[in-house]
Amino acid sequence: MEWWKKAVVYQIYPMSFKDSNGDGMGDLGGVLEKVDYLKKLGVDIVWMTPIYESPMDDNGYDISDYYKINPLFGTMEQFEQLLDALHERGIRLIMDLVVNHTSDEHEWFRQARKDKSSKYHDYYIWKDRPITDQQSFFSGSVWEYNEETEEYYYHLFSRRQPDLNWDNPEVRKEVYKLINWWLDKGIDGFRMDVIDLIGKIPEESIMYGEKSHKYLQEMYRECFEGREAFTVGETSFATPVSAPLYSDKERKELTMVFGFEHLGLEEVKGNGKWDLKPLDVNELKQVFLVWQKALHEKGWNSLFWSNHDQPRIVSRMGNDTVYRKESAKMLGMILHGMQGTPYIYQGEEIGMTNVKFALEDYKDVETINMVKEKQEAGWSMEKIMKGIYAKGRDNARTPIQWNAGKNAGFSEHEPWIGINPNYKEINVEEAIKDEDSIFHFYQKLIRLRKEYEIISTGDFELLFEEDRRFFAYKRQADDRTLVVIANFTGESVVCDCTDEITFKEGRVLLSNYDRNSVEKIMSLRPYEAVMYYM
Ligand code: TEU
Repeated sequence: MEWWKKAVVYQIYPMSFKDSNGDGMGDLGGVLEKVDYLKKLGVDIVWMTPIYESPMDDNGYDISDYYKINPLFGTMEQFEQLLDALHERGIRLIMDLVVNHTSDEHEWFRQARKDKSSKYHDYYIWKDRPITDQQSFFSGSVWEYNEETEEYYYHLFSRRQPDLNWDNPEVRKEVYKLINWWLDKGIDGFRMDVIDLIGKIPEESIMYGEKSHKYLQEMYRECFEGREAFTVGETSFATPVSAPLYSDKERKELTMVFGFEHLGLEEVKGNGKWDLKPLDVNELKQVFLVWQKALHEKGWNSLFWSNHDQPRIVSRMGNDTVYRKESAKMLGMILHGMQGTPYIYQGEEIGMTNVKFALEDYKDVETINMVKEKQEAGWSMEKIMKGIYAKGRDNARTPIQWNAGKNAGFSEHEPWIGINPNYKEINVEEAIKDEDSIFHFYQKLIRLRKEYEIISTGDFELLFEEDRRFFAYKRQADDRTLVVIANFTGESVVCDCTDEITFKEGRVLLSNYDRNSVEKIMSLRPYEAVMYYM
């Protein structure tokens, strides 16, 4: 079995992870200070979000030099030190590859926007005038007027993130060159930002699959053939049909992709991420069922609740007050019992929660642009703030809460963004001391994946499919069975398993309460979850 089928990834958003030089911004020195913490948690791979040179319009997802480390994060020497320190602990490092677009301060774009005859002009996408009113992901038109050449350039994200023209072979050559440069430095692979969008047909299709697959296969030939690299594509538009195409090893494209279908279910269809409706747990269960079946023995799933773009899962789908620990553990067990590679986003392992800032304290370009757009659309400030509190990306970007001390132990200096006021109760120091913490529960989940083959190989079948109180499933491999039963509510419930499960002699592998046995009729406490192996 490929090594990554038992691996667990830990995502670090460095600016919010740990500050080592007292400027209020997390940095590489801070990550270096915490490599033993990562080892203790037991993770196998670190995904580092962008640390390249950038004007930070989108916190590093707007790269101005792919070959340099942003001084805000440190130096190339510190990067190399960190890479060695992780490797010495048996932890791999993958970097974030952001090549759907560059920063508008990248040299290529600086040349391109000055002179239509520049060789860099066709590295980007230009039009004399927009044909449609296609909107960017960060509000406003995808077209931005460029005075010097009296034409418009295309940007799917902020106007400071001009899209690269992937149909230009010179662009692809530049990308393959930088990929190989970083692989030759010894990194272990990449998370590829919005990589399905490289197949766009401007103003016609945001993602024309045929092209994305063609370019990814070319990238594999030019960069990854013969290397044991780990690649995960952020494919916001992947479906259970297309995902196997990206991750089918015969096609030589990617190791796996992120599907996002399970994280869009509280959105009013077609109104984007800010117009909210209550989550239907049965819809959630069905999405996981479809993805588990679609990729079983035909590709590989990424399993994640959180990342730097998503709100904190315990606030989103659990209960971040009375039952924070129980519900965070329940959500962890549901995810880590499935087939795929789990991703833990920094702070998830201690149950960090969403935050409520005053409007002026939000930093994220997506949020700032959305406020203007929604005000113009006539939304009340109350509805706008409700959307930001629930779905704003800054929920995931508040500094990691290391202890109950000054600035939560994150920095000696006031941090670049506010700290969640609950840091005195919720922090790493407390979590490590507390045997019953979410941290220790995540440690066990990570260990179970290595100890029980069935988690990586078993098939998947939902239990209590129609019953919204439960998120439960069964994994089968040969004559072994793994059952995960979770009470997805804040009430005690009676779980009548008589028709659903034939319990045999087995053992409780993990429970977020003190349960050590299972019966046909069980009363489950609020957010109680149990993993039973027979
Ligand atoms: O995100 C891509 C993406 O789909 C985002 O628009 C995401 O859906 C949205 O932020 C959810 O609110 C990637 C990176 O993860 C994100 O941080 C970057 O801002 C974006 O690409 C542009 O590089």
